[in-house]
Amino acid sequence: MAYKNELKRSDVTPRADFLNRRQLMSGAVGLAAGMAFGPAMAASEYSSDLEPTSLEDVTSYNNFYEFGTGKGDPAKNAHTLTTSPWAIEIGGMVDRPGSYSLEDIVSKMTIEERIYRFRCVETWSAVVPWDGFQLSQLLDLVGVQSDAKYVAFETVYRPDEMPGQKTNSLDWPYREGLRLDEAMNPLTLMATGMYGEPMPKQNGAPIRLVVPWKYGYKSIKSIAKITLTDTQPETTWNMLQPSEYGFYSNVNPEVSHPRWSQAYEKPIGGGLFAKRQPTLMFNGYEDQVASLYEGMDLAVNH
Ligand SMILES: Nc1nc2c(c(=O)[nH]1)N[C@H]1C(S)=C(S)[C@@H](COP(=O)(O)O)O[C@H]1N2
Ligand SMILES: [Mo]
Repeated sequence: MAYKNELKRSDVTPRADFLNRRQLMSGAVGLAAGMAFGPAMAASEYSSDLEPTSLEDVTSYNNFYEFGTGKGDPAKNAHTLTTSPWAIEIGGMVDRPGSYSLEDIVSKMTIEERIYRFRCVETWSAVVPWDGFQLSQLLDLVGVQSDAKYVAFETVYRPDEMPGQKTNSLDWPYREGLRLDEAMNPLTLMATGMYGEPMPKQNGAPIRLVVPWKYGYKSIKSIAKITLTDTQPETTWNMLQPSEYGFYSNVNPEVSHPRWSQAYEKPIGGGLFAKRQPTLMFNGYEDQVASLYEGMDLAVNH
């Protein structure tokens, strides 16, 4: 599958600056966690040059409905999830379907760290240094067949470890999907860590999706199943409320959520008086992804 790399120089961090900041950062994180410096992590050309939100804020205010619907619930409750061993069932229109152990997958992938803007549909935003590998690498490993058009994802279904799954707050397991060209875009990351540490459970351990130009709910956590299909997959929030949550869910300041504007966002961790900031088209990744949607009405295909 061919795709254009349209990243501009201004969108990426010069390698030396990035490594400097990375060292400063791992020092800060290491101190906070009472640990020494973490392992060196390869910088990525896809990283944006933004100051990361604090680890504390990114791990204590978020959504993971399997552990409750409150923003503080995941940090409180996610410890009950067993994340090792872990396997992902990969099937549908692929040449090599099967159950792939996470260890085996990770050993074959190029792991990089990437600082990405992240924005929830509820208008809070963060900047997170993720580490992981391109989803395209995994899809190449299993061999996508020529008639596949979409990738469907499912979170693990374990009501005994995920108390939210015993409620009907959502239709379980959590499901998400991407068009194949979105899945193959080099920005689309399978993340196994944050801030140079393994992924915290409340953020989707041991492996989650990160699609930086889409609203946060597309970035499905604790993935146990990936299926290649030729029809658009059902997705959790779209099934619940199609008028509010479309399949595409591209960050778009000009398309309002029916109950609130999407033109501004508030960085988490800024305190009560944090300034709202204007939301950018495709969350700031317009140069890299706008071409995927050429000719589409983005208000209709929201
Ligand atoms: N399985 C699962 N994945 C999920 C969710 C969820 O409830 N369950 N919430 C989504 C939403 S709404 C957001 S905003 C992001 C939050 O990711 P974060 O914890 O890294 O901020 O996770 C997404 N992935
Ligand atoms: Mo969200």
